[in-house]
Amino acid sequence: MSSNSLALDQDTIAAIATPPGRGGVSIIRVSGPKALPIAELLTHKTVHARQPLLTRFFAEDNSVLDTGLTLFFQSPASFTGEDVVEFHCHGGVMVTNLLLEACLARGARLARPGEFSERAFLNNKMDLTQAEGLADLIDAPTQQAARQATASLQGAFSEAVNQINQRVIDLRIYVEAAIDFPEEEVDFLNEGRIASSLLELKEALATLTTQARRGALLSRGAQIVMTGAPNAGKSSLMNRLADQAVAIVTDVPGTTRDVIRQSIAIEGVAIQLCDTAGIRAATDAIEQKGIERAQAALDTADIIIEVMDDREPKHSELSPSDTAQSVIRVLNKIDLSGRPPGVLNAADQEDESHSPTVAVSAVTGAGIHDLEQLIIRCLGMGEAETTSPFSARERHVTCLNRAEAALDEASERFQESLAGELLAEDLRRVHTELGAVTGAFGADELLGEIFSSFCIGK
Ligand SMILES: Nc1nc2c(ncn2[C@@H]2O[C@H](COP(=O)(O)OP(=O)(O)OP(=O)(O)O)[C@@H](O)[C@H]2O)c(=O)[nH]1
Ligand SMILES: [Mg+2]
Repeated sequence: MSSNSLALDQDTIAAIATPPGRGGVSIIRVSGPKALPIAELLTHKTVHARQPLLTRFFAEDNSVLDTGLTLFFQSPASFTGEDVVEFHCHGGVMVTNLLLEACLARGARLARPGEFSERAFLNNKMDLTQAEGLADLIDAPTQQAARQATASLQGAFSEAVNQINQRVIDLRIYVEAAIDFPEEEVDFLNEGRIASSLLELKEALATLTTQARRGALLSRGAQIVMTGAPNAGKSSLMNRLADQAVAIVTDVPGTTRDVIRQSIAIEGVAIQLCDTAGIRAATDAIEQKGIERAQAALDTADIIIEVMDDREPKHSELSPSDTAQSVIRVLNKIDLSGRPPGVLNAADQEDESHSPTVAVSAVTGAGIHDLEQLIIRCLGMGEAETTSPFSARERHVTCLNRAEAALDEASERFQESLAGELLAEDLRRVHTELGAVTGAFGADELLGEIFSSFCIGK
């Protein structure tokens, strides 16, 4: 993959690779052509590749800064593909900074966030989905998200993309061959083979997109927003799902005004719960502000939970624009209404919205487990076979959607025209869109944006 267009600079970069603060050990990482000379200047010793060296570290004035380990990874067998040196010193804030300064004084410059990973990418040590998997592993909100990020880091996602890409290439070769032998072209192209290959490709791409969408949801976490009439029990439900008293609950209608957020996990899926004031006409200025904030939260929600008091259930108050997201109707306070807990059958629903409906009591906890299961199902995370085998990002979903659109266009145009040249050109576009997922083709700005969101020292 020599098409990566970001230029590699020749600077030697250095950064503290461990988190800031006190600890047993801190690690400073140096990468670039001056890494080895810096190591030898700092240790006053000859440093050999892959041989841990217990040594003193010296400042420029030859005073001793600390004692620790020096590790040298010779290019290309290193994380970045360049010469890399790690200094393991004692984990104090000051001593670590002194050591970093000593590296900078000997010719390294401070690394930008993500610059080590960026160099690894530019030196073809990993592709873009692997680099992103690495960043997602570091930020993983749950164990399940961490496992899937590891799978991406190890190349599971790239492999799935590359497999599809190989099929696109095979088809392109077949079509190009047909174009090169014009007398046989018609036969070539009329054959059902191309149509069926296009169909298979479409299915494979659709599966991959679904997996990527779920992988992305798992990496970033889902947002669930509560809405419903005053006193319906939104805050009580939030507290019950969060298993702690996050929001204030009173019998005064209009208790909640601000949006209250709490991170929870249901079956390994990270979820941000948002309790709101709900949406209604308000005269009071503070309440109005609260309702504006509730609306903003609703706009970005993956799932909206509409809470109703089961003794006075209302028709859905959600406007049609909200319904692109999943809506779950919760009939609350069944300890007072006497309704049995759990998900209602479609036939029992009085509401014509067809949103799945579950009966619960936020006070006794009845039906809460059913609600949690319903949430997981609405997120598409229900059965093991539908969960994603790897982590992904919204960026990947966008690229895959574009590839799907290009493929659709390719099939349509081909059906109409049976023109090999057009199909070859359209398939080239599919190939390019898929390449953007792994970074085989990527614009500088995009790469810059991706890596700058990484942490320093990574
Ligand atoms: N018996 C019973 N009472 C409940 C239940 N859920 C909530 N309540 C009561 O209903 C009242 C309102 O509950 P909240 O959770 O504050 O309702 P809310 O929807 O957040 O209300 P606002 O923030 O004012 O919009 C409180 O007195 C709760 O104790 C329930 O399942 N059963
Ligand atoms: Mg409330």
